[in-house]
This record gives sequence, structure tokens and C-alpha cells, in this order.
Amino acid sequence: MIFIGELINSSRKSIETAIEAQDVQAIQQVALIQAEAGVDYIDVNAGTFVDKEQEYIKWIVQTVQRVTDKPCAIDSPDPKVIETALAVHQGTAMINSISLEKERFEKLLPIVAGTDLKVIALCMSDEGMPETVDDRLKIADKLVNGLLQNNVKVENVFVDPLVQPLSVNNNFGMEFVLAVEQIMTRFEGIHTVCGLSNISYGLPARKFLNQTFMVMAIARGLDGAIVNPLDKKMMASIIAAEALAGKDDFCMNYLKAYRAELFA
Ligand code: THG
Repeated sequence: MIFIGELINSSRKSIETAIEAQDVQAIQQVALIQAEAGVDYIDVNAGTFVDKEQEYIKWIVQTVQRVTDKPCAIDSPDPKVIETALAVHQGTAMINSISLEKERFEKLLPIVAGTDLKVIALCMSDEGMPETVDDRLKIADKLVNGLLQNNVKVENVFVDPLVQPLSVNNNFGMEFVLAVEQIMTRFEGIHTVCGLSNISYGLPARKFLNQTFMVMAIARGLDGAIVNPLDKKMMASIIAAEALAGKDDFCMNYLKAYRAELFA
């Protein structure tokens, strides 16, 4: 599993406060605990600051990279914000995300073309949000082919089929996980990734739904996750599901997690 730590996001009150106060230590602490929890990427998102998103994302990237060599996943719908962050980022960043929305696609494609940047391809277009497996596959095909034709390696592409709330339509869980399966089959070597919180929007016991949904997606081939790496139950579910999905040779990660008392 490729883990992307979600905690540096200005939609979280403590992070919003830390960013506004330019509190270096507070941001670095959240970066470090996620790095120590074993994430592969640290998501950075200052999306709640409309006018200052560019200035703040640059400061966050620099602040995070002073304490860890984990790369950032630069999380913004605005190509200018992504460009600003990439200009200061050391090493190979992840772009979160490109989509089929015209402006976003046209501005970000030349930025990733021919590079070794990792890129999340979010299944969204100017026609709005996909609902069915087929909607997702149509967008994924165009996005992935566009990236491959511009010399982005398939293994650097992470398709996010877009999680939609189960409370809105009772098929949205399966439409997502079946899209994961199709995408992983169609493009050999590609990755899939998702955030989880949307699935449980509007329902109680959200953490329980999020965990169960993650397990179902892993069973269909999901190999990337934007998660809270400090959430022990979520991490335990992921590690158990990956072992059960045949992704953990000799159950080494499972046994290691057991010894570290993740299942206690
Ligand atoms: N896909 C992609 N990028 C994304 C998302 C996605 N980026 C943003 C979001 N969705 C994923 N990131 C977050 C960050 C914080 C929270 C949810 C999703 C959040 N956390 C709660 C909190 O801190 O209060 C709960 C954390 C917990 O205890 O688990 O709100 O879908 N490509």
C-alpha cells in the first residue's frame, strides 16, 4: 500500500490555525508523526485560504521539508498553486491532482509531461462528478491516455475514481470499487488511490464505514490510500486486508504490525 498522510489540511481547525499563525513547529510536528507512522507522501492542502493559498502552500512545503525527506502530495484544484509548490519542493513530488476539467488538464499536463513526478488523476470532468463505473472509466481512459502520450510513466499515475456519498445513492460504494478493479485490469502497472471521508458523508459511525469501504476497495485492487496514519483501526484494517488480498509476502507486514501491537 502506498500511504499518503492526510493530516496537513487546512480544513482541520488546528492546521488552519497553525498556518495562519505561521507556526513552524506545529506543522513540523504533524509532518514528523506521519513520517514516523510510515507514510510514503505527506499531503499538503491550504485550500480554505482563497487569497493566500499560493503563499501558504509554499510555506508549508518548505516547513515540512526542513524536518523530513518524505515527498509532499500537493493537494489543490488550482494549477498555479501546484506550480508554486513544485518550484520550492525538493525531490519528486506528487501532484494531487490533475482532472479532465479543461483548464486543470491543459495547465497541468505540460507540467508533468516527461517528468518523473507522481500524479493523481482524479476522475472529474467539466460535465461534473461521475456516478457509474462507466462514467469513471470514460474519464480515466482519457486522463491516463493523455498522460501516457505525454511521456508520463504508467507507474507514476494514481487514478482516483472519486468516492461519492453512500447517503446520496446506495450504489456509490460498489460503483467506486468496481471502477478500481476495471482500472487496475485495464492499465498494467498503474496505481489507484482514494480519500475516504466522502463515502460516509451524512451517515453515523463514519469511521466504521470508512474502514469497511477501504477493505472492500483493497479486495478489488486499490493500492493507494489518503488516510490518517495515526488511526490504528484503519491501519490495522488495511494491513489485514492487504494480506488477505495476497499483497503481503509471507504475511510479513501483518506479522510486523502484530508485533508492534497494532491489533491490540
Ligand atoms: N482524493 C484526493 N485528494 C483528497 C481527497 C480525495 N484530498 C482531500 C481529502 N479527499 C483527503 N484528505 C482529508 C483530510 C482531512 C480529513 C479528511 C480527508 C478530515 N479528518 C478528520 C479530522 O481531522 O477531523 C478526521 C481524521 C480522523 O480521525 O480520521 O476531516 O478524496 N485525490
